[in-house]
Amino acid sequence: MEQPINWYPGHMAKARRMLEDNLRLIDVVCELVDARAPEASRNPDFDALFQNKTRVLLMNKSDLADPATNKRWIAYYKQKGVEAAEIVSTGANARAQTVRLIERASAEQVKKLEEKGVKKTVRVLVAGIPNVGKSTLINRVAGEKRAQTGDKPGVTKGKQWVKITPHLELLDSPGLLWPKLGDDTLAEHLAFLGSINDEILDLETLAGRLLQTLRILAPDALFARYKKLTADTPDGALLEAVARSRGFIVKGGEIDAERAARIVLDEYRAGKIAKVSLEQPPKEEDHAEAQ
Ligand SMILES: Nc1nc2c(ncn2[C@@H]2O[C@H](COP(=O)(O)OP(=O)(O)O)[C@@H](O)[C@H]2O)c(=O)[nH]1
Ligand SMILES: [Mg+2]
Repeated sequence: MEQPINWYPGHMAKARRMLEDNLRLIDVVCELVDARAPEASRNPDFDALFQNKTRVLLMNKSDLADPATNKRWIAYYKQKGVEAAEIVSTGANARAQTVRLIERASAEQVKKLEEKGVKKTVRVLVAGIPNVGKSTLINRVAGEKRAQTGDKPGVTKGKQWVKITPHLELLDSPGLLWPKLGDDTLAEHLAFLGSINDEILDLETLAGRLLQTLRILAPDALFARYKKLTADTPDGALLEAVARSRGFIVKGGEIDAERAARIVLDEYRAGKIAKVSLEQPPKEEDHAEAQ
């Protein structure tokens, strides 16, 4: 896939500075990744940036990924010493589950201070690349309390701590990081997920590549969704098959490839084609089962 050259937006640099400025105030970092592509959506700077923080890796949008693959990823991360869990930010349990994970992750830290007579307030940052569900999760966890807390000194102007429990506070703005674009396959996964702006990539090429990928990963679901697309459709004619399946034909009998491309990307991103995980944990770790 051709690499977008200058997509990196200025607000990312600003967000990065915000993050570095506030870092010393933060005890726990909730790293959000997209469960369908946890590696591509994991920022390479996390490890260095958050090396002294308690971290929880939240595999969000797990409702759109393959459930068995989610479990294998969690087992894989556990083996590497990373506390990971699958969540659904848009779901009913998001708040309770996230609070439980944070409390568990910070329990030791809190206990140590308690022994010294200090009642620790744990401060939490939700961080991740664009589109992984940070704002959705913050809104769920902070709820209606968001608007009620005031600014506190030492925090970048406009940023607020929201009290979640008596001893848990959440920063109401996400730590925004840019994705890693060094590897073509990972960059393509991010483009499939919509984390890289569509305008900077050729939509029809992207949708064609997604169809090729889905035909390998979830052929039956793909054929069921787009009836004129089959195992025999040449790679170069996949988008056309989608257009014909949906009757996207314009004047003169030409197919509307752009409309077909948008439909494919929209439907995949919304989980309407299948629960497809684009990435699998490395094979060596396969024997480890999630508990
Ligand atoms: N299906 C599903 N959609 C989600 C989930 N979390 C977020 N979304 C959707 O993903 C899109 C991006 O979410 P947003 O919170 O704006 O991402 P942010 O850029 O990281 O702040 C929105 O349309 C959300 O509704 C989830 O767990 N499952
Ligand atoms: Mg957001």
